[in-house]
Amino acid sequence: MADRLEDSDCTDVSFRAPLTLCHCTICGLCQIRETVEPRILFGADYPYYSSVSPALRAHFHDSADTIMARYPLCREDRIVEAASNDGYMLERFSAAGHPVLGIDPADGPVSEARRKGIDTRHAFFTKALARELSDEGIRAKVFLANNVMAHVADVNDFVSGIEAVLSDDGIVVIEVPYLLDLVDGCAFDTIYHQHLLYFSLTSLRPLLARHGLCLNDAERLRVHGGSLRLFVSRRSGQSPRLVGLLDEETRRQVHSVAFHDRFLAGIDSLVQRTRDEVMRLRSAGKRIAGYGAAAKATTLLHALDLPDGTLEVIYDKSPWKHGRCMPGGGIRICPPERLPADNPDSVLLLAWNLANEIIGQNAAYLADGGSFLIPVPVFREVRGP
Ligand code: JHZ
Repeated sequence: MADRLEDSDCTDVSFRAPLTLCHCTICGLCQIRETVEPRILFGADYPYYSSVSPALRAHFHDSADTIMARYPLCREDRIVEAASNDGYMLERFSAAGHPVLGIDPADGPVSEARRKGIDTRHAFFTKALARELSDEGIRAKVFLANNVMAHVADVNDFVSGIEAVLSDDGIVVIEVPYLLDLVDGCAFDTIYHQHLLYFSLTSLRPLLARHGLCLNDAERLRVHGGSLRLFVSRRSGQSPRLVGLLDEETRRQVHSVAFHDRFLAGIDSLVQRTRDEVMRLRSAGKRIAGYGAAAKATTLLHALDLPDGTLEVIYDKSPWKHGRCMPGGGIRICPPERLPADNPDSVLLLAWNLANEIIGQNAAYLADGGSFLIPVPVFREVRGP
């Protein structure tokens, strides 16, 4: 049973909540014990705009193209997306002439989606909402749920809502971070309060089946440190690729305690090594900044427990984060345009999943003698040529 944390005054950086990962030895599902009130995490102040990363936007546009190529869709087939954010994916289907409907609880991203002309309901996706849509005659030929299923406290209500709004021959395409990649890549910082659940295929299949949906196929993706793209429908049948992935999970014993032991040891050594490297540089009088005020940076910074002032600032491209502070430590977030003038000796890359993109944008900084410290999956320092 999860603990529900509510605090209407917790919009300031000092709000703290415990973070405990639990693991079910029967089905292999991992989840955190604490549930922070969703409107605190995803409401008025939600600062995550999916379109900020051109690489992520390209990833989801490719995904839309793959879906349109794989399934024989008619122009009038409706695409519905839960957690549609700023319309980063529906815009692709809309451009192809499909009617689209986004559903998202976050004020800023919803305004941005509507500005782009993407019809969006400002709400959490629930079974009650799915029934309302269905009563209005809205049925999804394609239902999308990217990086949202792990965020939902009542995941059974969510999946049952998908079933309620899905047309009889509809398909569901879901992306979730993959537990196997989380463990293998030591991406422990992706464990934070927005992510309540950590899925394997072994735990997903019965969840979907409970609501009349069948997991037909799954694809491994590199995005967000390692994710799964699931293809789901009412029709039974498993692709050979899915059978292979399920077999691998059985071989790796994802439901066992032993599977997580190595993960715990890996976290300790990663945190220790990163902390040692940062403190060694600081002792040598070097100036260090952070890059990427990602949600996961909260977990990483908390685990590193660096003395105040160790990181001068955190650069982030998202204008919605500028002038704000990181939760907990209160480190200020600034535009990356400041980096050349600040010229810190090293930059700790907190958004390590976007390393190629971010390092590519900062070649001049590296050429001038700067370095990027990349903590995950294994600490490494990147210097210029
Ligand atoms: P990024 C988010 O997690 C939130 P986060 C959420 N909980 C979720 O599930 C996952 O995504 C999937 C910045 N940036 O994408 C933008 C640059 O500064 O790793 C972001 O603030 N320069 C819903 O927050 C941050 O980095 C750049 O060039 O951990 C990246 O955050 C680029 C490309 C990004 O996700």
